[in-house]
Amino acid sequence: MHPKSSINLKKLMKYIITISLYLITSILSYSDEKNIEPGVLKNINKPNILIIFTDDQGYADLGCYGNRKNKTPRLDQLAKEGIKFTSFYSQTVCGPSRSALLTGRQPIRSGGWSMPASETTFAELMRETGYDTACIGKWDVSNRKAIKERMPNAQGFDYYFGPLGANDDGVVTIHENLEHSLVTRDMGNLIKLYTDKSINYLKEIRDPKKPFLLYLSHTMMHTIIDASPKFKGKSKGDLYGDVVEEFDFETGRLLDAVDELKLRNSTLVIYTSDNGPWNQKKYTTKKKGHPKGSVFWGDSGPLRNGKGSCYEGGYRLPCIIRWPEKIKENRISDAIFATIDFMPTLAKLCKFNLPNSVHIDGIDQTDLLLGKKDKGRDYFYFNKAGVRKGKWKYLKPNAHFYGYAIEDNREKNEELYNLETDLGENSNLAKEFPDKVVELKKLMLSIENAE
Ligand SMILES: [Ca+2]
Repeated sequence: MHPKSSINLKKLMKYIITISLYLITSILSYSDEKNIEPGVLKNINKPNILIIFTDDQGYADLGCYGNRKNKTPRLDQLAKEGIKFTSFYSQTVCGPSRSALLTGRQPIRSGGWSMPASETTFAELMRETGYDTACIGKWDVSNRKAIKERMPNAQGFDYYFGPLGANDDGVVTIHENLEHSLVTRDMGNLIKLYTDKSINYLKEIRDPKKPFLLYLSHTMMHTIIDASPKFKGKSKGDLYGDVVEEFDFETGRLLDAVDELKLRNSTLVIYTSDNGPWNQKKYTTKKKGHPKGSVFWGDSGPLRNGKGSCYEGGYRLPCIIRWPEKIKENRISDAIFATIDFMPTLAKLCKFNLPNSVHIDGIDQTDLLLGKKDKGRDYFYFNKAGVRKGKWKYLKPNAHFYGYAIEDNREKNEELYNLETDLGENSNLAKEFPDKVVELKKLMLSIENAE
């Protein structure tokens, strides 16, 4: 060998060793986000996100939230494997709840059923930064119409399968991406259908080289409800209990698929509901379409009222979050947490930047999830109604209620409740604590006027 070649070979070997050491160091320190470079390493350490969002499911519908009739072993197990929140807030009705979830912005800003194309969803930001994204199920933020620029594919989702609206008449029209797929009156098959599609997405559709976001937004337990023959008549909770138990079973099947694909540890699972149960007599005694005498509404447990109300039964919902080895198992948290917080929290965990030109109402709750702190939000705003700060909750005299949720004997006075001692909102303390009323009213107005 020529002496000069030998020197070049040595140089080359040294170069290879240096590069290899650099790569090994980079990979070993991938948990430090500063070391993540664009390119091959950009998706390392980004969790998959699986959001399971039910419809009209009440605070106390699951065994792990105190239900004595419905058997929900899979969700009870999920709670043991992660955190169960007891002061978690969505919104009070379907469309506003979804616009708040998707954008991190209160419905007064994000538009609810009328969410404009200009709103930025976390799915858009996740897709831009390397995620494969899918929405399966109820969309309900394009005024229930096929307006392309406001449908899921235009709002951040690579794949969509589901109805654009609700099933109030016992029928849904399903789109697959932008195309009509099917019309079905088989409400008892919807939980299984969406679960099958979700499993199919995980196994066949997504790009396995990318992390994924799957937003599964069930149509059940929104009326008209039904269960499949396998579950019908089997629970102790009547028809509604049958649907809850089928949802539990199907959620278990989806979680089993996550395990089977060896995605368990890399997947953050979020389960919650969009609003409280449709449990008011003004609704349940009038609604047609269910077998006579059947129970087709959920349970608020100790909370007052339900869907469409600004009392706790309308907003406060079950929420379970699991992320093995990152989130401590079997934890129960009373910290105030809300769907609007998912946008900033996912921004932190999934490494994307929040839109800087709009007001985001949510806060980053990563430290709460990871057990680095116990405290959550300072306050939560109830849409056009009031605000909770710590244990105190204020409602204005003309607080917004949807028709079926209006309590006829409610006097239109200011209301103040101590949720620590009066979770059922029975004792109005507004006259005893006028300073607190002034403080919370000011806070409410500052939220409403934020830009
Ligand atoms: Ca709903």
